[in-house]
Amino acid sequence: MVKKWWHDKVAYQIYPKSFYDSNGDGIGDIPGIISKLDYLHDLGVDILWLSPCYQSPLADQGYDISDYYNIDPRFGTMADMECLIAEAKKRSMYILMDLVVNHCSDEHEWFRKACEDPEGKYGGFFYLRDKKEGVLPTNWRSYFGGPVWDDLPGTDKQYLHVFHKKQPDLNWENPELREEVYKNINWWLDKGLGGFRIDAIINIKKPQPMRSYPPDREDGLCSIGNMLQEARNVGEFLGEMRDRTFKKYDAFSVGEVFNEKPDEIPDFIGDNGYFSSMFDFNETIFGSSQKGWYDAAPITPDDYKNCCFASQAKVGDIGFLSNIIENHDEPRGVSRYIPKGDCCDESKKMLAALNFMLRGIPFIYQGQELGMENLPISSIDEVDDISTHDEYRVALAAGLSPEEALKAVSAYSRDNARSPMQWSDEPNAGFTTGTPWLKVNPNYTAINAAAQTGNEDSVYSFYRKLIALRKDPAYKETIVYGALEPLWQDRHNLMAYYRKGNPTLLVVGNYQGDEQEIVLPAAYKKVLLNNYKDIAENQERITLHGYQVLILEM
Ligand code: TEU
Ligand code: CA
Repeated sequence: MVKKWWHDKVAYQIYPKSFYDSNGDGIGDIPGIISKLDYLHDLGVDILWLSPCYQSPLADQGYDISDYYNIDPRFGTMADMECLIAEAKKRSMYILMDLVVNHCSDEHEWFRKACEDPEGKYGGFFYLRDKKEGVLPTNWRSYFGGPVWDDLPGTDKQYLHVFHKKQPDLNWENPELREEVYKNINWWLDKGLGGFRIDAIINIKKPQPMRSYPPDREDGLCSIGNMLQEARNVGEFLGEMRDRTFKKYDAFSVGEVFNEKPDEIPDFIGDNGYFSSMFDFNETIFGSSQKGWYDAAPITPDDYKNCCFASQAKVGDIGFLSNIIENHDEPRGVSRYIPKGDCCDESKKMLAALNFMLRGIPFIYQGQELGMENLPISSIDEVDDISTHDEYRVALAAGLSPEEALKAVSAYSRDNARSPMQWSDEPNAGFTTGTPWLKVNPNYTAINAAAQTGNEDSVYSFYRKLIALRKDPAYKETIVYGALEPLWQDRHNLMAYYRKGNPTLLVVGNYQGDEQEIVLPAAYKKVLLNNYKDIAENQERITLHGYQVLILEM
């Protein structure tokens, strides 16, 4: 395996709209990020991924781009972006932007020109079909509900959008479109970006010809998963993109990939893979249902463990996964993966260590380092996220009462992680002096950065220690490259694994509130991290406290 500069890094995702507002308009912005770079540097993270801040109508919070070469004025200016890249560089940090090229915005000039002249150059940038009264070109259901086809304004055609109708899909079969994408990527890399997180990329390949599949809900439509399953050869586009862009710059790229087949892993993330890394979503998709969020099954500690180990086994030493417990599309990891009623500093730290010590590149989502929790949602009117609104409708249509539907979708709402970052116990959690664009979690008086940064025992300090451990020259080689070997995999509510190397480490977490005894295969040499002050018993037989996690040098 070829060593790369990003292997030993720690990444951090910023959701700009909710990170820090520098000018009191209630919207986080790039100057706000710049003013918090020292906070991030102190934490120890190296790579900062920014969710989109390009010009956008924000129909899907920036994942609908109307100009790839400009910053949305709500987030700042191009000069601010250049300043951020330069200030990050001074601190040996790298900036990743979000590459959203499965689709653009319907307010992008390409789309406007396609409406003016569907037979012309820009018509070819999209998937257009002649409109036939009463029949859609295919019966696919978009990710955000409803058919993927809508009328192309002012024409007798329809266009494809696998996400929202304000996110028309770009036609990757068209070489001219691909050239535009590569030009854009290189333009940004020339500005000194470290690379990109690559959005929804698996959707760029559509089966040809496109066809309908058996409907799976009352709406007569079918899951988009059908077309993804049938699509072939996405690798031709991905390989071309790699060669024309990232590879030339030795840039880091992390793909949002959901459905690779086991034998495709080397193609995706092996040496010379399409991407440097891809996210592990095995835990996040666990329990999901074709019917909708309301029907999702909760995940147990044993399921969580098995999902992590399955991903690790699948990838082995072929490449590097990017490990997360949450992101801007998911509920907060501590609210999801810790059994109800048990969410506390100890369990949050346990989850942090178990996830962070997996083989791969750790990604921390803003506020995760503080143990931020799901947003309490008391009415559907408080919700901004388009996906939550759709799933709420789906739940109602399935017969749930409004209360039941709200409860069901609250658990998975994308707003859970999008509420403003909790900086302090000042009004609005110190996020803004104005009115925040989205409700602040009322628990900010207890959970905030100001209260945690100076406290050795806080969740923040625990994350800081985890990051420092990963960088410690004595352990770095093992933590970055050492093989992961599960231990006691069948034991209930216990997650343990070795990271093999010189030295070998053992990570063990008691994933329950009750004590649990373990007998180590051999006496350990040193406790590297412990979320409790003491370590009970002698050095082989250990009684773990509830949610105790240990990182041991063996
Ligand atoms: O998400 C892609 C994705 O696969 C979605 O199914 C996502 O899981 C879903 O929105 C959850 O409700 C990416 C972005 O991360 C997301 O924020 C965007 O909305 C989406 O692409 C479209 O750009
Ligand atoms: Ca602002």
